[in-house]
Amino acid sequence: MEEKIKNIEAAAVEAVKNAANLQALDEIRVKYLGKKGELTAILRGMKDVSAEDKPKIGKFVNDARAVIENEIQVKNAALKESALEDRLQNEKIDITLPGRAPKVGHFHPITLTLNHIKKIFMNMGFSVEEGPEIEEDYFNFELLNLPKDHPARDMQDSFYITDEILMRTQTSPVQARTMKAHKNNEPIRMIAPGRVYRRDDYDATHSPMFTQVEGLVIDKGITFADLKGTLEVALSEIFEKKVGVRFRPSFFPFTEPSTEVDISCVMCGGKGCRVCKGTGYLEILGAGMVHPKVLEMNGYNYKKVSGFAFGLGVERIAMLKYGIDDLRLFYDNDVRFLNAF
Ligand code: 2NL
Repeated sequence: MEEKIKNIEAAAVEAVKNAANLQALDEIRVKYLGKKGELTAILRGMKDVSAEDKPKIGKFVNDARAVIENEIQVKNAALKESALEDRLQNEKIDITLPGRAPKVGHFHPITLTLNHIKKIFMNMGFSVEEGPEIEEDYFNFELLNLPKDHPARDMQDSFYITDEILMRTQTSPVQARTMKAHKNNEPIRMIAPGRVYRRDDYDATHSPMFTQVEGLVIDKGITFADLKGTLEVALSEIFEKKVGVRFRPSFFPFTEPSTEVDISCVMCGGKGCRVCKGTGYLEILGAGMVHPKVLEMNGYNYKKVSGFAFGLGVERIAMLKYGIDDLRLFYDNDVRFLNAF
């Protein structure tokens, strides 16, 4: 009997030694120590052992059990250790590799320029108003003193959707809507930025869609001097240098008098260069004193208040600011161009 127990113990110890992994080790534990295991079978057979031998055999079995349990525990720790070691080896990452930088987007140059212009006017107390790009003929033309037979209302010049609805050709309808929303000659100081649409060729200097900022100031006693002072300050901030301004007589149906505003050339400072075609000046925007008829049609009493208005093209300003000579670059979405900003 003792011989048999010793053999079981030796076989178990040998098997534990050779166990390749934790699963195999557990199978060995079940085989030798489990309920149906070999040592348990011997304890079960004790009823056939003489009373005198019982304690001796029992001790033998328990000693063997303790030896095997200890071996299993030691092996278990060793296997766990080497399993961890394997994982550490296999899952090793090379932290010296350069990281993969996420691709970070950025604003389009027109958006950058527009945001800059908005901020300048907001700092001067202007509100920023928006309105629909698909507009009624009434707001786009009628309220701005463009009569039914005006050439701008021709199908050749505008994108009509129905006889009465078109893509706005300017952001002035936003100003008209804002004026109509005010009562009692309430003062207004606003800009209306946004896209406008005109039937036009698509070449280096023309596009059927462009971005406009119009401005409108209405209050008691507003004069041409307010127009001049406001634009002189705003344009100097837009180009981030002191610019001279020059006013030339012009015509717009919605302003009287009307003017083209030139600034001293931002490239040569007025000496004359390729950009200003030797004139020393750059044509930059159109402006004027709000026509009395426009004030009246939009609910303002031109005998009590007056106003000035202006309109500028954002693309033109961005081209001058960044030295871009082809308008189409803004719309082509070539990332080589866009990444330059
Ligand atoms: C240009 C010229 C201009 C206006 C826009 C305006 C709006 C109202 C009343 C009077 Cl509600 N005027 N806007 C005035 C003068 C010129 O735009 O060349 N834009 C690109």
